Amino acid sequence: MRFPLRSSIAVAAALFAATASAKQTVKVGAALSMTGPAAAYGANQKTGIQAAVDEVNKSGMLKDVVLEAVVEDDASTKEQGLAVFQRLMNQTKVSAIIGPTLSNTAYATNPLAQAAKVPVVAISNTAPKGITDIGDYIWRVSLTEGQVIPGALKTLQAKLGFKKAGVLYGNDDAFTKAGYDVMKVALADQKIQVVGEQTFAKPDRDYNAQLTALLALKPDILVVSALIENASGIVAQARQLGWQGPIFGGNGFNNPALMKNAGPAAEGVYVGTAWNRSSTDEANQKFLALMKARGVDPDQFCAQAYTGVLVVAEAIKLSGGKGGRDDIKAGFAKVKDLPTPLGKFSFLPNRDGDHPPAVQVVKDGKFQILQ
Ligand code: 1QQ
Repeated sequence: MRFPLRSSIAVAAALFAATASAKQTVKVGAALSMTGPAAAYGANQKTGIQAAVDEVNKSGMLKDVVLEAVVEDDASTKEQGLAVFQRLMNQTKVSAIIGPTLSNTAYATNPLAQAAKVPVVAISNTAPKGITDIGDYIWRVSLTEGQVIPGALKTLQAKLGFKKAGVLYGNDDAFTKAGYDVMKVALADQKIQVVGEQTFAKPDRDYNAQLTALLALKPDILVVSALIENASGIVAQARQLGWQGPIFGGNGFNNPALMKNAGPAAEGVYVGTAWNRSSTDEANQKFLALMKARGVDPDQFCAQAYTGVLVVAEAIKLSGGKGGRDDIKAGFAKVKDLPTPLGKFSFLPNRDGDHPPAVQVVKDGKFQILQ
């Protein structure tokens, strides 16, 4: 059957127009702790990811590429993290994976992604070792405890003048243990005497024995490496035991659930942070305005997740608008001084993130940046 010439031309033109404006969807998986002990982080991460995907798509920066986030719950466990990574890589066929929330889970999941050549962007893993060292497909936006804690302790010591620390840490989690290792070295470097050390495990809810033992040794400061649920309980119980001095927490404390769960007991808790919420940088102001419009009060984890998506989008752009797995990996290597809510962002040669950290304190029920 023959088409009249005019309509053939019309069909061809329509086809051409459709191809020229054909949108390519690039799926980005996110393995986040929506349930389990790290759920308080996952909720804020999901908000940040969704907001950034909407923003990138609206901006037109990727021309014909449309980002689609596929969020799955890693349940704060290695087992579920592995199942989610398998599904995202093999069934959903994502171009990259953001997450998982915990370092503890990443130790299990990331070797799988490395073997399958699927790029991963860590947005909250802070254990210094064992994340990006897994291989060249593993990149990280989140500053490690090693990049944050020594400087934060130094700033605080100059301000508060403490000399003796009591240390408490979780010994059943990759992050809490790694955070403790960093704290120990940083305290020694600052010539702060460790008067005592105590441990707990994730399921524990009563820390009175450990705290009583530490307080009897008369420290000037309590230094704690814990995930948020334990952190809130430790802070509340330390205050109940009469401790009025400063408490310095690792990255696990960077969550508003601390104030929600511990209430006024959280006042005077200090944390090193990867996000300076007071930054007047344009990219941070834009992020804050965007979150306000969404009715969200963001935290560090939200800002890091938002940044993770910006970095993926920038990598696609730098790969000439190509969103395949290796295109994104190649693009990461070219990301340089990207304006983000965390500051100007670049990757270090070892694929860890590079941007300025800050220190915050809980004051009047809120995290406030120490000036
Ligand atoms: C890690 C962390 C946690 C506090 C993130 C949610 O830093 O597991 O590495």
